Amino acid sequence: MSSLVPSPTLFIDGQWCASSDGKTRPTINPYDASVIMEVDEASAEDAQRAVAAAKRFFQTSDWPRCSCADRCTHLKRMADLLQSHKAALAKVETIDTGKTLGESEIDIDDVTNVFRFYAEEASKLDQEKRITGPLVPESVKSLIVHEPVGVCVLITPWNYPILQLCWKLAPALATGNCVIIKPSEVTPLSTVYLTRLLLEAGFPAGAVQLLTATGASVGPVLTTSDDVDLVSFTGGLATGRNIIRSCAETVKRCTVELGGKNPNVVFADCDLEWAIDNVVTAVFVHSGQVCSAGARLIVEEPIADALVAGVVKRANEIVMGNGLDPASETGPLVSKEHLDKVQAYVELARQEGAKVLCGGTRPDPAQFPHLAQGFFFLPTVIDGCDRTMRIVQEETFGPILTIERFPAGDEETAIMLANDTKYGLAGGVQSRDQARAERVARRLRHGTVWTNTYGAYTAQAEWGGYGMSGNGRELGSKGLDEYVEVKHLWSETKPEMMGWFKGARM
Ligand code: TXE
Repeated sequence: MSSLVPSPTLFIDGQWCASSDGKTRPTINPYDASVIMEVDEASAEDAQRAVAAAKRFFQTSDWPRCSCADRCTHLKRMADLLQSHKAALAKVETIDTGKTLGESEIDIDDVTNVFRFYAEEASKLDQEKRITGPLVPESVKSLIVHEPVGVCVLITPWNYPILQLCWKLAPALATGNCVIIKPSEVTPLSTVYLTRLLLEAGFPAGAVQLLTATGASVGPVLTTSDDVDLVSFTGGLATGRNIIRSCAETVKRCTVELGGKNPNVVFADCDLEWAIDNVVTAVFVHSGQVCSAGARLIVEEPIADALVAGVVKRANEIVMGNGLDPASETGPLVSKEHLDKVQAYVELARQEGAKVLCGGTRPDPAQFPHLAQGFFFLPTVIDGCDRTMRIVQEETFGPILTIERFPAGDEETAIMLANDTKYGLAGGVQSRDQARAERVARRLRHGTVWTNTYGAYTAQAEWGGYGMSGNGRELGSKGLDEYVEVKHLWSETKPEMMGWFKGARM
């Protein structure tokens, strides 16, 4: 791994360096629990140094003032580099997260598009908008101009390290901000690799700082410093709340994406085989470690038994294994800690009176010896659920599908159930009646709703949640707005005495 991700892994003030106190942390391969490598763990002092360096560069360099078009040449170069490094970067991502190589490659293709999209989208900001019309005197030049926000801290989770980082990086750098990158301590390796690519793509060293660290060691500095202007966070609800509180102290901009418990509503008119495939894909990709996973099946009674039986059969057939093995359809959970959390949720479901139809445990080591060391958890289907249960309301972030049924023809109950969540990130509506599918989709209080498919996204469309799934949006043109200050320049071209005060002249 050292040839792909060399040490040291901190990048501060234009230098690769170890942490000030020499601390390191092992990063673990979730496939077999082996140590991949030791990663430098930044201290609070390192975080202070990174903030100071980012601030200094923001204040003294041309970077914030050059045109978006100039900066966007680096974004295009980054997109090309992502493609030429795809094989190696995907391998790093797979070894560190456990996801399959195919998934890692899809992530890299997706973020290549994100860099290309923002290269075009940000260039539009160079065109200053002149306000004219009856409310602006003719002698006035009234201009709306765009400026970077300043020093932006980008905090990312372990499930999609490359993807989540690039959703933030591309718009932040396109608009002239300086970024401090803080990947998850659980899966830092692809971020270290990506930071090297950023420098190769021509982004100035001063505009990029990288802190591999725990949230506990650097989070307080990054989220409370007067010299940080924005925090963009993707992660869990509890951490998100803490970050919002910390940012409130200095009234920083703060965008958070905090996951979801996403309904997938299936009407009885669906083709059965198609619906089985839809439901299985929506929930079990990446072992359910997806913020938009369709973890909550809400199914119309007439099709329910057959659909559930089909989903159980398909869940039992999913091939788990090493993400590097092309035969693997899904990998392990990311860590022992997360495995324990998912297991505990199954026990909780049993205590709540639900019935585990399949999975609910680690694979049997006698039957699957090659999975015995890793953090694997079998695809799990839980029936007999109702909306009051914690297993239905809380994000397990594992391969767990809960089943709720609604009476035939009762569209309103389906909508009520799908909206009965504190979250609101994503959902699905499946019906051969396209008009009904779209009608129901419009009633769901979720940031993205798919009809007759599940899980697709595009760089061109906004992504984000209602309710406790977060605030702000990533991707699309609003994803750019998060990183931009809007300034109004009001220039009087024929100055006159303002004449407000009539007092004697001194
Ligand atoms: O995430 P955390 P965890 C959900 C999922 C999961 C749960 C907890 O349900 O089981 O969150 O996961 C950094 N200041 N999601 O504990 O803690 C941390 O180092 C600053 C949903 O692993 O939220 C990491 O970089 N930063 C999700 C990042 O926050 C801090 C994806 C996320 O870690 C910090 C992942 C602090 N005080 C988990 N404490 C999604 N929305 O997709 C931690 N961090």
